[in-house]
Formats: sequence, structure tokens, C-alpha cells
Amino acid sequence: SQMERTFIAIKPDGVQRGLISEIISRFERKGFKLVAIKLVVPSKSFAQKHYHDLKERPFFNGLCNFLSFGPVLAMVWEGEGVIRYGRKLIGATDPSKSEPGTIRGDLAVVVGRNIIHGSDGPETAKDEINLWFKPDELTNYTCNQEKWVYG
Ligand code: YYY
Ligand code: MG
Repeated sequence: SQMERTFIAIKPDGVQRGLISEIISRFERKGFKLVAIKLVVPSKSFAQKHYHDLKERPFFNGLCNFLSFGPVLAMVWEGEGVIRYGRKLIGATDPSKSEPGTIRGDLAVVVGRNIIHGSDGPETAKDEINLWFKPDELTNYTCNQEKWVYG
């Protein structure tokens, strides 16, 4: 099995727009398992750590300011292929190019307010989970629907 974990965050625009339950329900109904969740207001320096790969980009400063505007809903989701498939549920970075049916395609309009973050690969998933969560904040439990999701 390729059971894995990914870091998913609803950004301040998604929280303020009342989209928490809509977004969580898409991951939950798919069959992925929630293993950690918390609401946090990141400092600007924490946002800079989260987005360190993008520090040379012209939008970096505005992006890090934006992430620190208000609460972010930080989560870890687990499942087979959840890193790659989570990105599919989220849709393309620019919502004007995201497919309908994706979170950004259905719920956002511009790239600077695209409501959600998802890790882009196994290494970033590990790094981002470690940045946002302490080990004891990650739960380990058997979800009884697993045998029906995976057979
Ligand atoms: O992983 P993803 O969020 O889809 O895109 P990234 O290329 O990692 O960029 C992170 C974040 O930066 C993006 O969600 C919005 C913002 N951004 C932007 O404001 N303008 C761009 N041209 C590209 C990205
Ligand atoms: Mg990214």
C-alpha cells in the first residue's frame, strides 16, 4: 500500500469566506482520513518558513503577509495517494485555470486568493507536517470505514 500523509491548509480567505466545512467534506467524502487539525494565525516569519521555496518570487512578500492576516486551518490528511490526489481535489494554482469540480475551480477566482494549500510531493509533505505540527498532535487511529474504502 502507498499509505501516506499530506499537509492541507485552508488559508485566511477560505476561513473568512465560510468554506471550512465545504472543503473538509470533499476530503472526508473521498475517503481520506483526518489525522490532525488546528486553527492558527501564523506570524509573518512562520509564513516565510512555510513558503521558503518561493522567496525569490515577486509575490513572496504579499503572499506571506496574506497568510498571516488571520486564522489558517492546518490539517494533515492520510490515505493512499493522498499527496497527489489532494492536489487534484484542490485544482490548478490559478483558479482561472482550475477545472470545474476542483476546490479552486468551484470556489475561487484569482491566484492571490486561492483559498487552500496542499503539499506538492512526499518531501514537502514531510517538511510541512513537521513545520506546522508537533509529533503528539498527529493522531493514530483506525477509522472503521477503512475496510470499506480500501477493501
Ligand atoms: O502549490 P500551489 O499553492 O498551487 O502554488 P505555488 O506555486 O506553490 O505558489 C504558492 C502560492 O503563491 C499560490 O497558492 C498562490 C501564490 N501565487 C501567487 O500569488 N502568484 C503566482 N503567480 C503564483 C503563486
Ligand atoms: Mg506549492
